[in-house]
Amino acid sequence: MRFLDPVAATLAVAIAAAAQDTVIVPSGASLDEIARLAGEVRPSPRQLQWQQHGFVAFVHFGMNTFTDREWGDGKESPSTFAPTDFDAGQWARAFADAGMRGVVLTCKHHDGFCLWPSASTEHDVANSAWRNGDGDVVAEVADACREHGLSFGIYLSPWDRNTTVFGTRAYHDVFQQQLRELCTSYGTLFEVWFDGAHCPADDPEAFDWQSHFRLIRELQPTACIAITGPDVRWVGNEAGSTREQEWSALPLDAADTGAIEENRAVWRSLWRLREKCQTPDLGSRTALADARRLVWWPAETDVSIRKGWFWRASEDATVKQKRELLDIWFRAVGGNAVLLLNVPPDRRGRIADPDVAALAAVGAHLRATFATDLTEGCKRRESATATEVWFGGERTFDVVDLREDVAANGQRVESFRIDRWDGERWVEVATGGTIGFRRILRLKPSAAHGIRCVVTKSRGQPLGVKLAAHLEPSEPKPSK
Ligand code: FUL
Repeated sequence: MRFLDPVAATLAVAIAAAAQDTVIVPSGASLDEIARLAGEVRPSPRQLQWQQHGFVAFVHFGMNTFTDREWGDGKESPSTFAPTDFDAGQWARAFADAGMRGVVLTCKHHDGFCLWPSASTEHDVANSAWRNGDGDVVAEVADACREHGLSFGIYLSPWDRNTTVFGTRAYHDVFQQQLRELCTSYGTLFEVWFDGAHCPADDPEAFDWQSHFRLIRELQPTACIAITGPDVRWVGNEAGSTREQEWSALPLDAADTGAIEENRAVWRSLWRLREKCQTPDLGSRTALADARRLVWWPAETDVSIRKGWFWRASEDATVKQKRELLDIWFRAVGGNAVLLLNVPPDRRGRIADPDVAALAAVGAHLRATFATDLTEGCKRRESATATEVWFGGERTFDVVDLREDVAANGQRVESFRIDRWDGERWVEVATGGTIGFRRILRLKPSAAHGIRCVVTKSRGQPLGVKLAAHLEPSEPKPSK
């Protein structure tokens, strides 16, 4: 298992024995009781490890890069795939520079073209002229990630427009073979991403999702299975946005026991919840009312740095700039989600200059903001419902970074208030709802002698909120 740092490793090992990523609701439980139980649900070690990545690169690269299309029809010739100056190390440097901690690569998009030499199909890099047919994009990206301290994950489209067997049982076997190849040849994967577009229906006779999950558990036990899978949910939009209240403990409508990859009734009930991923309220008390079982199913939000998911020269001017990217970052990473920011390489097989510049600007701003925690070394008073920090003088902050210890206690806070001590009294500066793994507030700069977070409503006993405060560097110059 590859962890980001020793603290993360210790934490994950410590909770491995105690993980409680699901709770059955006793029949007749009151709404208060259900809410309290929801506050007991905690991430599995693999979910916690995934969540700690925070900011991750999504990379759409493949046949569409060379055809100016978003969805290829699978009829393209493999020889169309022809990067002229492929350099995965350049991608990894740009991503690390932005502060990203992992990469999810479209190893196969909907057109079915495989970026690795696959025994399952002729529609792959081995039949292109790139590197004389000896190339393997997946291997080069996985290696570059390792070299630059990034975790590596895969996107494998369940929809395949190239193969003639899509929609039959034979496709199940093709897909499983592709999965097996990806899960055995490229080292540890931290995430396996199953896109929802035109994905095969849940039908064990035709396409047995659960057997794919079991294969991943067997070959990559620490990988999170995302979107169409048990570990990570799609937030419900492709704008990098999060709900104002983003809950990670969510209700299933069946009380069956057992693992999602083993028990079909449980998987069916997660599938039904998946179909509701775009509804505005997934986890409030109202949403919990009919819960029969509660599961930890945290949000991931995806967005492209450009207009499309794939690179096009004509879309260079659409590259999102620092200010917009920072807004997205704060809302997503600071909204109890993992942010997947898509950065598509160009026809050379490199990240284009405008994207590199925007990423560098974001990374520099985040480093400058978070390098100094204004609360470090300050006097603190912590109770279950309030965390107070005394600066010992006046300090100016405009970012408040809050965390619940979800690994130990689950997500409990339903609302909170931030106050500053103005020298004479506490003055409210902000209020908010859920916190979870991480909630970051961006505020107007305020000078204070102290700051506190008061939990005003929670699911059961709140167990202390970690609080840090920062000051963003003064207004960034526009990055080009
Ligand atoms: C969608 C796909 O259809 C797009 O092409 C892209 O891969 C996006 C991330 O997910 O469902």
